[in-house]
Amino acid sequence: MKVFQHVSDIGDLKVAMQEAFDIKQDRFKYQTLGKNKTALLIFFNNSLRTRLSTQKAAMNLGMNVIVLDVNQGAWKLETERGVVMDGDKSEHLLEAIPVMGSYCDIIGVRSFARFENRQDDYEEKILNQFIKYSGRPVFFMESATVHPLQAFADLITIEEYWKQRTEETATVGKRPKVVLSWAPHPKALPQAVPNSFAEWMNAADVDFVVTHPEGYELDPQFVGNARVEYDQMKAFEGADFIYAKNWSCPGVTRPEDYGKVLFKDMSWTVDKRQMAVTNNAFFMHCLPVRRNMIVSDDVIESPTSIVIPEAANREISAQVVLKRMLESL
Ligand code: AN0
Ligand code: CP
Repeated sequence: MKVFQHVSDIGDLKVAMQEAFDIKQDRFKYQTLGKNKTALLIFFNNSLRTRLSTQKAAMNLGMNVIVLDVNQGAWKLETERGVVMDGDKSEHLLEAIPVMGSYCDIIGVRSFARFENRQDDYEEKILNQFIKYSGRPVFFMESATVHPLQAFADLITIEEYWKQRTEETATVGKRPKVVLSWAPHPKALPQAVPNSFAEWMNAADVDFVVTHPEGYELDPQFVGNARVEYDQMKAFEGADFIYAKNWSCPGVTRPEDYGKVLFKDMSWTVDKRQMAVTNNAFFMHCLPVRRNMIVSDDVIESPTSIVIPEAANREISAQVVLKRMLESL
């Protein structure tokens, strides 16, 4: 695997899931695969889970890891070609990328949406330059439009908990109803997490429903023909998994609204009221989460909240991806 961006990059999803469960059984099974190989993790934005879980995954595979926080100690990077660099940016991405590539075998990049221009974000201008100029396999650690390591870990988590639940209730073989719900947040957040979650759920064997206020429609390239329900309570009826997430306006119908916060309606905060109409649903969120904006204390602390095992599975999804990339070097 040379690029990890979309669900299609992982190939047969059933095979990938089996590989994930095998690795979870014995995460040190491939500890010689990465000997003398170096992963470089580049962060243009903050991170707790991605930073730690990806380092851990690389170490499980016997790799060396270098982490660079571009905004803390590196030169400020210009990203646009043709700019007269007389401002505060000392180096151009076009030199920095091949230089970084020369010190490693595999590159992971985190670079969030900038919300300056919808087209630039949705064309993945930054990540595509890494793919083009680094000469290395590149995996996305949340880009302007996708967060595939998260969605892969989410699917692993859903399969694990659904297997357990259907065995307990003697309903093995039933498809789970999975609901992606928008929830309020004070700041403008990217669409990367919901985009990837929708893309992966559409590829998985689940009954997938998305609920959000009108005007927050996700890009069709990710959400496809998934069922959209504007009434949150209706969407939650009979759900087996609730996946809460805020996103700012994707600007699909009105490009001028891209990245804006058009709604802060607190009635969308996931609380006991909505969870009561579900099928005793598991609660998920990628974290970091703002309590009592996205979800109430009661719901995130409830026995069906699986946000911690969900985050723990980030180590597993990252390890499958790194293993695949090591195998293709
Ligand atoms: C980011 C986002 O919503 O995309 C990262 C989530 C993994 N969240 C924040 O910036 C709070
Ligand atoms: N879920 C996630 O990617 O978390 P971080 O932003 O902490 O890496």
